[in-house]
Amino acid sequence: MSSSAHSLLPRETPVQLIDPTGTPVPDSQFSAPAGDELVAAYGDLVAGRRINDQCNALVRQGRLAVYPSSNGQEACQIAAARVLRDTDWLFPTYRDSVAVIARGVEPEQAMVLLRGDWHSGYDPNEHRVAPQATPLATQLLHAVGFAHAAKLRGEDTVVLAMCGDGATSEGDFHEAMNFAAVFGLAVVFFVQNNEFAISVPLSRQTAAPSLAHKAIGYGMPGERVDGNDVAALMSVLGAAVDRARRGDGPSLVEAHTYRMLAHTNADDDTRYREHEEVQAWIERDPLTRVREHLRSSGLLSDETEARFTAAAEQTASELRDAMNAEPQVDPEDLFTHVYAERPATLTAQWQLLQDEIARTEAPA
Ligand SMILES: Cc1ncc(C[n+]2csc(CCOP(=O)(O)OP(=O)(O)O)c2C)c(N)n1
Ligand SMILES: [Mg+2]
Repeated sequence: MSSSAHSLLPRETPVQLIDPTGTPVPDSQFSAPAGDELVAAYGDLVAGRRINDQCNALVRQGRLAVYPSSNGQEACQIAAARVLRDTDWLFPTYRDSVAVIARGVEPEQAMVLLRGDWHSGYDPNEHRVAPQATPLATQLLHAVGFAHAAKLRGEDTVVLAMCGDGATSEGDFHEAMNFAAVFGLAVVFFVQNNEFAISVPLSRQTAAPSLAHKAIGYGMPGERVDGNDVAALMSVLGAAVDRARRGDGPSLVEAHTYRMLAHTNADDDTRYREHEEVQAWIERDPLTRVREHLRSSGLLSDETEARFTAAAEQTASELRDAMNAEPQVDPEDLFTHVYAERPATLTAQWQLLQDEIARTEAPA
């Protein structure tokens, strides 16, 4: 293999800058972010975990229809948001609410989709965050098209597109990767490999040595990173973003992580994975290791920790209040924006729904 082909290959072991006990790991290529940046990232992690926990509770209280949580994947979520400039764009999935919120979207706006009220609760242009995609891998094509347009306009916008391990088996993943590489677009494909696509394990998803190895087939570099190490994630993703901004094209970053909870509230994960496996990953919690590191190096004081916890509680409390208010939804919205001119079949359905509503609301 030529040396340039070698340079596209990921490492044998994922990049790690802080080990699970909080000890720094020296690396010849990547260096950890500065202390104050890492402290700020830890603050975001605390907020992200609190939002996850709150949303899981809101599902059980019937206030959210569904919440695909990122418990255990918060380091990926926070790093994805932090490596981008304000003018860059994020293309997230249903599981990436914490990244969306870390980018500046109000938590209650991010929950509109998951409450089932509307397709998206925020204006994508305001924070440069695309709507969260539920159909797997479709957002990768949108991201690539967006980056193509930015390049044609001569902008230096970088697009970070997120997906899961399961989504890498979709045709859309292949098309997006190939188009981005051929046209040299400023896209970072960020795969959160959490070992499962609902109940389907990674071993059923690919026979490749890693998902990052897929990159070389398209002619772009792939890298593997410890997905529970926020320092390594910020460094590796940051380098991929810099590369894209320089005009050197797309790359693929695979984060090795794990979802600590079931796929959603509609899934029973005890049917396809062992308690011991889950427990082993819980011990590799992304919050614990960076906290240990910051505490032992004297960078994180009791006061700062207390401030982070209080801010996270405040966010959770505001989200609870917003979700406990009854949403104002118009049932006719179901039929709006489907066709420019409403066809007779939809008019008949709307009539049916109106009759049903009248019956339900009629006094007994
Ligand atoms: C095109 C498409 N096919 C199937 C589904 C149903 N589905 C929703 S989530 C999911 C698993 C996705 O796994 P992965 O990409 O690893 O993401 P994760 O949920 O683990 O974050 C599937 C199959 C879907 N949403 N879209
Ligand atoms: Mg997955």
